[in-house]
Amino acid sequence: MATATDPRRPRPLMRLRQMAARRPPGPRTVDFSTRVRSTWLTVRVGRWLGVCVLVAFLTGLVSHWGQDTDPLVPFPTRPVWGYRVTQGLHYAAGIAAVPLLLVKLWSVYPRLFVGFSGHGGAARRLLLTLLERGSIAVLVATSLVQVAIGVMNTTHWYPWEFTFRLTHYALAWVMVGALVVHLGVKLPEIRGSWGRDEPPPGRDPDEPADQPAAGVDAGRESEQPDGSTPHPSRRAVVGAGLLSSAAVVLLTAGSTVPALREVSWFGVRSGRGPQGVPINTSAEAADVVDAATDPGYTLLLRGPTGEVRLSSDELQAMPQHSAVLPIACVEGWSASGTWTGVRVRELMALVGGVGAEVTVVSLQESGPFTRTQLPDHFAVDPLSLVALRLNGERLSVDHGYPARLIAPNRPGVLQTKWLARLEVQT
Ligand SMILES: Nc1nc2c(c(=O)[nH]1)N[C@H]1C(S)=C(S)[C@@H](COP(=O)(O)O)O[C@H]1N2
Ligand SMILES: [Mo]
Repeated sequence: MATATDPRRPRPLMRLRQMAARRPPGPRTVDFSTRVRSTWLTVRVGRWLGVCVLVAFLTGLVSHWGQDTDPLVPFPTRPVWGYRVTQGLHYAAGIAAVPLLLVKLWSVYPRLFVGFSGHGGAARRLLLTLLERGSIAVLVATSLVQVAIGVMNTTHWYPWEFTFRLTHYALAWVMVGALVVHLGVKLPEIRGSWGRDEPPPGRDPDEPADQPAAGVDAGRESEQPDGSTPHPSRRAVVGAGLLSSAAVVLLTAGSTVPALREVSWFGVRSGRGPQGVPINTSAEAADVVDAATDPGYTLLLRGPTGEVRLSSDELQAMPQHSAVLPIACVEGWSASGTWTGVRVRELMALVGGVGAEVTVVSLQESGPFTRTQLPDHFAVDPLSLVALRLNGERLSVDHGYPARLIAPNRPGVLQTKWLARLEVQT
């Protein structure tokens, strides 16, 4: 089927075959002429890759929504594990995309050296060429950068100057825009091979008529006693790609799925840490050990009716509530714990601050997470706690001793440790 976007035309392919024929005989000669590469393979792998990109994109939007300080629609407080699940999916989808992206790039890269054909006048062909090649260039570049900086972010490796979150967010839109253009340009080919079974070798209607007849391929084929081609089947290549994706997900997802911890050798967090919960930033790294362990510590509450200071003992003397809530980090790890402490709502009631947004300030003096906003509907939630205990023990200093914030369905970065004060802006 010849379509407006059919990039296969006889002349450049003949050039490729001549190139292949000039190489010495041996397995390498099949590189550019292999019939494993085909629209069928590219569409199959592309479909799975598309699923990964869509999941990563949508869950990424959720994450930005959760971290937006002034969203159009308030971020929900339920389900309490919502952010944990969407971030886990985001991380798994991004990791799963890596092998699929490589297989897909492998399946199409010879086409980059093939001229572009199409129907219509020169201007139309030029426009289609620019759209096709341009969207692919942007899509490939953004996908590689997104996956690379995403993985680097999970390992706390930031060899760059830009803000990770905003860059990752902006590139996601560029990537999805390029994907939409790419799908639009490729629609005829995608439609042509969407639901089809793998075509038998040599009988793929997508294959150019001149390809299988003679030359290197035909010569190699005749060497096979059963007449089959010496390369793996396309189905096997798709299968290998999917298997690799599954493998890399299993090797890393234990950071967020406890059942996989033993097999996730490359997970960024083992799930172990003081009191059964991993640590991102230790008290020492945050330079708060002295302030956090000062016996004269008090938590300052500030609201419309004034200020109140509560010592550790006074906080522990107030009604204590427990909640099982996860810490779900944007870096792809999460862990659940039983947190015990005082409700934010009951604390803010002491200063007339119930029903308002609360600013949460850490004893930590510098760093990106030293001050966060707790929206009004989170601040009144009975599960939003100033936690004093984790899994039955007094918080360890690395978990935010003497007091930390823990709220339901809240991104980990906003679960502020080593609380200095809670205040309502008046
Ligand atoms: N003051 C302060 N609070 C903080 C952080 C921090 O660096 N400083 N890190 C945040 C991040 S990124 C996460 S995921 C959670 C959980 O980190 P932890 O496991 O190190 O406690 O704490 C959050 N609270
Ligand atoms: Mo985090």
